Amino acid sequence: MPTPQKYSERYLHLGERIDEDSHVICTYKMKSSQMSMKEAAAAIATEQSTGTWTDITTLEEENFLKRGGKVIDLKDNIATIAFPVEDFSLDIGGVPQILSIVAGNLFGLETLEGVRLEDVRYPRSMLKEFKGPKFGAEGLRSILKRPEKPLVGTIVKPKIGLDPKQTANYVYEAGMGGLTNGKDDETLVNQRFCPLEDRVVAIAEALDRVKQESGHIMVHAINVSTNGNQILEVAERAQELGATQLMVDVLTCGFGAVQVLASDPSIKLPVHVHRTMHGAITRNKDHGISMKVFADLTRMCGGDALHIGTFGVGKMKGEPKDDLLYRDACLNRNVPYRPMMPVASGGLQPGMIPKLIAVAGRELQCQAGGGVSGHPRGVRGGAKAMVQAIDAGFLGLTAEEYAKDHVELREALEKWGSA
Ligand code: RUB
Repeated sequence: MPTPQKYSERYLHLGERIDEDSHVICTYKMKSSQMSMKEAAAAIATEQSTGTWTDITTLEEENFLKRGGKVIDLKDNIATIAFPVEDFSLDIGGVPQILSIVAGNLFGLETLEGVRLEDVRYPRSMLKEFKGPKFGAEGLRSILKRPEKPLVGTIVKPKIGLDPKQTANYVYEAGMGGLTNGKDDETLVNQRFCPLEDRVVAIAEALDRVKQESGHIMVHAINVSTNGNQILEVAERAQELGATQLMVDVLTCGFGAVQVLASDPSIKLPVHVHRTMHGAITRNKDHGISMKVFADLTRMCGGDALHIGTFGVGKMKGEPKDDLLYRDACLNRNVPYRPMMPVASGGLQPGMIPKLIAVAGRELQCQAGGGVSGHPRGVRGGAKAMVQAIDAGFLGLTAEEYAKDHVELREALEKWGSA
């Protein structure tokens, strides 16, 4: 009987050309002191397709040949593994089943001390099974009548504790200050102090008032993150009461939550996708899953905007080169979907924005919570400072240059400095 290692070696097809139209191709970074990299790659291909830890009497040659994963490339500790498209079950299964193959048991293998799924490429036939964003970046721009400049938003702060009236007042002030986007924070849904229905109604009135008084259009994403059996009903109710955008936490709710909101015909609102909890999975460079993989799946499932990081400024961990990769996953034209708006959010303040735009480009939504409501003049002043900072970045000016004749930006710089 072959040893388990020898058995797995059957899954090595190094240098072999495979048909890209009939395979899902994954890139893994591996770390093991107990196995060679070849053995490690073979173990992943085995575990995630037709094999297990030993050879088995029930695996017929035909099944192995048709459905076995193939290690097609290995450079140092980076393995490329192709899984036959036939292994996937999209009609019933969908993204949960895709993840159970490309990102499943492999993370728990005892002999693999670290493994990170860096990228997944899907064949056209599979991409076509997903609809992508209903609105996307262009749709959001069209709703907001803002064709070129980056979108500029806020997260209502404090995260929790404001009642519907206070929340709506925050949104009104932000809108009067010129922000295009507002959103609930990820921890706010339907707490007693701020019931979702009352909040939706109050915010809808505030946004109407902004429009009537200033002509300015703003949308606000209502957080409908909840259990799978409720989310559509909650979203429909929010829409009925006047919500202008929905928000969902993709990793805590699951990709199906984004997909149902984006594809159910009853929902006619753009979906803002937050990624709370992603750091537990994406942050370790030796183990976990790259945000690139989540960005691709979110776009496939129909997210219209996705948090991707702040390109090296702000409060959350992230590097510009990685965030650029995630931005490209949102915007690239190589997939049959509308581009999804990349969202930079997390510890941003006006002084950081021009540099952020210089690195990330103009197809971007910049958001600040504390960086708006922490402004010495309050929310309206903070909103104005953010808008001015966006204008500076759009014109290719530094925050300091633009602050010379823009008082709110100047005061923001006095409080927080620039990046
Ligand atoms: C931002 C905030 C968001 C983060 C999440 O508030 O709390 O939830 O953007 O991080 P503030 P990420 O502007 O006050 O820091 O966007 O990286 O997922």
